[in-house]
Amino acid sequence: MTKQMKRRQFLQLTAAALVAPQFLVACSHDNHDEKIHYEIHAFDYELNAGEAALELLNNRFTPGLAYNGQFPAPVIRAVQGKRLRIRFTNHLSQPSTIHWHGIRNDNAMDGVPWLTQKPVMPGETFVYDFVCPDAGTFWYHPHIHSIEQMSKGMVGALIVDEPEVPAFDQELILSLKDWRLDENGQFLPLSIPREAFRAGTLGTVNTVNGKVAPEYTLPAGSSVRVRLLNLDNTRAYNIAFKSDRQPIIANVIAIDGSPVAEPWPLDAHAIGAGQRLDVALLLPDEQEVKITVADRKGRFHVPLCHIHTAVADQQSKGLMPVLPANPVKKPDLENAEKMRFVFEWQGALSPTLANGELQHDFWLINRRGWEGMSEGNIPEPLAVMRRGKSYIVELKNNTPHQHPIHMHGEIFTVLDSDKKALRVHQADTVLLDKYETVHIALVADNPGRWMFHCHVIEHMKTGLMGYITIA
Ligand SMILES: [Cu+2]
Repeated sequence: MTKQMKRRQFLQLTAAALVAPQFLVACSHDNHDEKIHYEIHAFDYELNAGEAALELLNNRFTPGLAYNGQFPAPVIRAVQGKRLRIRFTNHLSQPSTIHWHGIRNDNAMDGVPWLTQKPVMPGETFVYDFVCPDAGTFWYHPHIHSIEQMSKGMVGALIVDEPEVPAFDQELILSLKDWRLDENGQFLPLSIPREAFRAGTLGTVNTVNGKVAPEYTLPAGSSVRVRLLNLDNTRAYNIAFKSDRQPIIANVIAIDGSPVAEPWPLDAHAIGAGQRLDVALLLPDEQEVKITVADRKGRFHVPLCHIHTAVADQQSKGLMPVLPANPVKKPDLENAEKMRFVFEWQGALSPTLANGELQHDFWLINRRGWEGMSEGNIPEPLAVMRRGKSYIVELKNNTPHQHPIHMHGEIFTVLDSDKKALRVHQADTVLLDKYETVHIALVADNPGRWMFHCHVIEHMKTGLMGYITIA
């Protein structure tokens, strides 16, 4: 393809994206009169899904799918305990929905086609309207045609602020996502069956906030709340921070949005697809220190991005505040009911159908592969939990691959592992290592039908999915 053609294609795509009304409507959370607020600002945000030319590689335009024509997608900010309204319009040529990952949502607002709402068809609008009960780092993405829509750019950060925002000097949102691109920025096949059958198909271009190895400059001596989001379909990152001079102070303060009980120094922390990690970073007083945010693989630190210290800022106080806990009920471990899910691999199956499409049953949960859903055809739940009751759930990975297992609608406590020492913490996704068994616990207090699946999107699409009914 010549440069000229690429440019023309870019202009066409840009023009198409501009047809849609877009960009954010002013967001006002400080108006205490809810009624007036509603009349003045009918929607806190508008999100329009559509085709968009994204410049992920220099001077190469990728025919992406995006929210409001941009990547990174708009960062949605909400306030804990307050309503958030988003008017979503689908300008794609295929159905879509939005799932608000990690939000203990009203079931009707969870964004799962057929299970919680009808798919939003091309040209249609759907208003998501809900309260965010927990503060933290969350995200949003479609829950239909997920391989294509998410791979091509429809993933974004949802930050729920505490009513009193902890007094860090700076905030840095780092959205991690890989793209499967050739050298001209065109998409390679998004899913390769023999990879889907194993760890999942990895991207070829690694980005942070849509850029390859970006550089950030922040005032020396300032404290930074770094919010890392794994928005990739497949990859797990082993997050580590490394300074080119003296050791730095970097503490794990939240996992999947949930503050940890006692922060600990970050050595390396793995986040599977869909997971988040908040790190409190205290920048040294010295200028021109380079800190590498890396994916640590054994002895090697593969850089994701760099943070440089600049001239100190008079405003910076260097405080490292403690995050308040979210109002998640503590499970009663003594009287909890036990439940068990075994994740397995159908190793003997031929991975592709004759037409090259993915088969639906590479993977099994309790000997069952996800059958798919359609109008009037919802499969049976994997399990039913009684509302208000505590559960201890065993998650057993009987496969030689990692699986980040995500439950919608609830935040659970990760208790223990048979493979490694882990710190008890709350999460909405737990990364199971190969052949690992983990116990989680929760109070099933949010009624509805909640998806329960692997967040390696190809695994989910080929069997590792189901739902749990809480009633
Ligand atoms: Cu998986």
